[in-house]
Amino acid sequence: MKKPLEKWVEQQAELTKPDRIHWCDGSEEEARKIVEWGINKEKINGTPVFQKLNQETYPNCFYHRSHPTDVARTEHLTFVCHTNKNAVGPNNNWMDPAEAKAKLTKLSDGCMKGKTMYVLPYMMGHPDSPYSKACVQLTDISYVAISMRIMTRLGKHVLEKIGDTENFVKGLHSVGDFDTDKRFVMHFPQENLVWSIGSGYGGNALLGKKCVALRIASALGQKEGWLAEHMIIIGIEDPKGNITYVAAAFPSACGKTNLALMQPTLPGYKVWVLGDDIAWLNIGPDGRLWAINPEMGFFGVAPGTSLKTNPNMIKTLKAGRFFPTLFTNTALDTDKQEPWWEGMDGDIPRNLLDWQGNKWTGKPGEKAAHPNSRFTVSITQSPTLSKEFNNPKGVPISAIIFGGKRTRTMPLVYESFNWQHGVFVGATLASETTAAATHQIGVLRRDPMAMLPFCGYNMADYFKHWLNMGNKMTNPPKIFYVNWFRTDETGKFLWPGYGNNIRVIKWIIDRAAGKEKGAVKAPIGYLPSENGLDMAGLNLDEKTRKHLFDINPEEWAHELDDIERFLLKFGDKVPQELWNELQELEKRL
Ligand code: GTP
Ligand code: SPV
Ligand code: MN
Repeated sequence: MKKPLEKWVEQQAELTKPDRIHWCDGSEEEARKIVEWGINKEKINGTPVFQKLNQETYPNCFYHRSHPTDVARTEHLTFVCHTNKNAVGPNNNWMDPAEAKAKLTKLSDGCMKGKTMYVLPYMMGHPDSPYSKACVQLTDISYVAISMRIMTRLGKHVLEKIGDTENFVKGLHSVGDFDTDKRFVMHFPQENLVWSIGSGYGGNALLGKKCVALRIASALGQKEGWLAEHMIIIGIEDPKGNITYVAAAFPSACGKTNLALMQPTLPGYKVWVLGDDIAWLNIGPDGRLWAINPEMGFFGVAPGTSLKTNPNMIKTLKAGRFFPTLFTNTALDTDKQEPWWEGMDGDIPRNLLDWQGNKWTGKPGEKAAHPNSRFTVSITQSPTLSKEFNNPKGVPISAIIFGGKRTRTMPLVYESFNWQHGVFVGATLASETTAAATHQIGVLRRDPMAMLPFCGYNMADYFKHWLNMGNKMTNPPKIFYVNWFRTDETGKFLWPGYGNNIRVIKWIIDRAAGKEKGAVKAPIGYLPSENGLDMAGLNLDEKTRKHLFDINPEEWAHELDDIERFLLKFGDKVPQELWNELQELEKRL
């Protein structure tokens, strides 16, 4: 008798018709071989899938250029397919599962002809964790196979775990011919299945990430009583050596990776990283919220990363211990064979190829690196990796932080009054859109809990689930809101950000520990008092300090209108608690 996994792989191979099937064992030797194939055999748009970078300055690093139409997540081509349309909600594109499968079957017929099918058995979460999930992805490109090896715990140990059960999340992926008219990322939460065709990029193609660990997992979490979130996990060590764990959700390209790897500017503080993108949150036997990071690597935004802004990430990228590290759609310095991007330290190299491989002329407004160019690197190379990273139980969370890109309206930081108010703060989060997905950039949109593109079911039910989680905890985390991105009249950021964000984090962990001093009650929540935030040595003038915390009545009136409009989209499914919170806020303002 064939095992369910073998049978499934065989059926997918019958449909996609690869020349050969390679079952990945996850070894380094195998990774070297697959990178070699990517250099010598596989091509995208005429360019080899991988190019070797300067192995002295960038040990074990390789360069990748994606198809030029395939540079970000495509939310308009992403679907959740469920027999009940209402279960999916207005936050997702919906298709009937039978119709979706008919469409995908047609597109997938023979799509791997002439290619290798890589079978990738991987765990999301530590294999010994009660919270982890076994998964298998099939793909037809070395870039995705290698990326999944960096981003997840991939290897033959997962096959033993699955054994002859059907207990694994399935992912079928093919780059097809990169035709945007034939590109779909489809989710079938009723079958724990993801089916993606036509894209090789990030969240569209590395299925463990947004498709499984958020969309499929969030739907599982609703059923099983836990949360899958777009959150970092960090441990903040104070000068006495106490460590407080917090989770923070910001929308795509709004500062998670930078906060996760932060080099604090306040003496005596250290920030330890456990995750930079995804957290799975479970209620522990002690009634607290416990977090694990299901991933193993960073798929981080390259532009803006430098020794000044994020020295720990630069060290991570150059550590060269784990094989390999990838750079995707950055520019390429052809004199040094090094990646380059806007915001990097030092002078602009003289001979640069832009992210499409053309000679870069430096015309004003033209970027050499794609704004959503990224690196893929193992978290194990981070100099600030938490010693709890592999703890199967995870870490207990004392504070949850929401935030986004708001050039106006929102203050640097505030604290919610209680769990229900905090859920309202998260549910009404808004942010200016970024290059992480293909859409107009810089438009304000509501992005509840930074999960709008990733919640695999009706978001109104998701709000209810958040409220229920609070009722089940005896000791829930406190909920905060931060905004590093407020600007002055000239468009300059008011707050220095990056390593100085520790000043805000310090206030947050002090408040989470029950410190009463340093906060004042305001209509929107608790704000830091006059000297509540440590601003020593920042030289911010009085006007800037005021502006950072200004609650402008006109802007807030507009905010309330916008929140109401947004919630109305979910009809009568919206929990009454959120309407009550909106009403109370209106009264207080
Ligand atoms: P995803 O990987 O897409 O989920 O994004 P992310 O939230 O991890 O975003 P990331 O940390 O990579 O930040 C994206 C952009 O925000 C980069 O261009 C950063 O330079 C910028 N950024 C991060 N932190 C700060 C900050 O404190 N202040 C300012 N002004 N910019 C910041
Ligand atoms: C995001 O867009 O939030 C990312 C990158 O973290 S991707 O993996 O492409 O989703
Ligand atoms: Mn993300």
